[in-house]
Amino acid sequence: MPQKKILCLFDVDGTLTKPRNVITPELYLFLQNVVKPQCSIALVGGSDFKKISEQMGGDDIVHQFDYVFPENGLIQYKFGEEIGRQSIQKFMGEDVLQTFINYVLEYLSTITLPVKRGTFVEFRSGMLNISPIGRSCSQTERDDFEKYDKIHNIRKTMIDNLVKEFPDIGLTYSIGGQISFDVFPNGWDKTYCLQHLENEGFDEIHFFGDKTDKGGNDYEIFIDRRVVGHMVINPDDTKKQLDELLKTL
Ligand code: M1P
Repeated sequence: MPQKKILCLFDVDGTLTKPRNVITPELYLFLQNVVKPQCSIALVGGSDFKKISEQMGGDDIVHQFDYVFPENGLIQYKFGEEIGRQSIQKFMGEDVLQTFINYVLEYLSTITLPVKRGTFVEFRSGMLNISPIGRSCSQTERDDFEKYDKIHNIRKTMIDNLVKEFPDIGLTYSIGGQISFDVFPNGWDKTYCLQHLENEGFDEIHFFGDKTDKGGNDYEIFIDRRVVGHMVINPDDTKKQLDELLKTL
């Protein structure tokens, strides 16, 4: 058993699973049977609890992982219990929130894409998720939008426009997935979850993420001095880097 008290904290999409896919049984069993006996394990994702639990094999993740932090940790579970949640409406106030949402819908009504579907604004506890194509698109439409966006910068252009239109309302915009971007108050990125780990007695917190470049939604936590950051390229790479880490303990 390692002498130090270590926490391995994982991003979900692209790190433990292929984007929007389910974790492989091999990686799941490796985390539970090999990593967990040696380290505490935790999840932090941009998605809401429902999506994270679908990707990670069901609601029981709150018992399989010591800590689960959906929505960047704006909701917190520790040893199977919810211990807190933040709300974006409390932070922004209804007037500003509605002005912002109305503007987003107006903006989206002016752009034409190869296909458009439904659910353009998803309201979550601690963030808004905005999708120009609409979250109800199919997997093929999702993959196609991602390629189209790489060429036409639909999300980046929209974010630049929102920053100009709302310079003073303290919001951060983050592209973490294929079809959408997240909007949340400044500082409510993945580093938000770290305050809930500060007094838990860990000697080291190792964070594993795939979007660690500037502008990616793992960037802020990856460079945070409270963690040792591991940049991974996919779930296989996460397993490889974990294997190496475990050898050093
Ligand atoms: O976890 C990364 C992102 O996953 C989803 O993005 P998309 O649907 O665009 O692929 C969303 O849940 C997003 O909030 C999250 O950051």
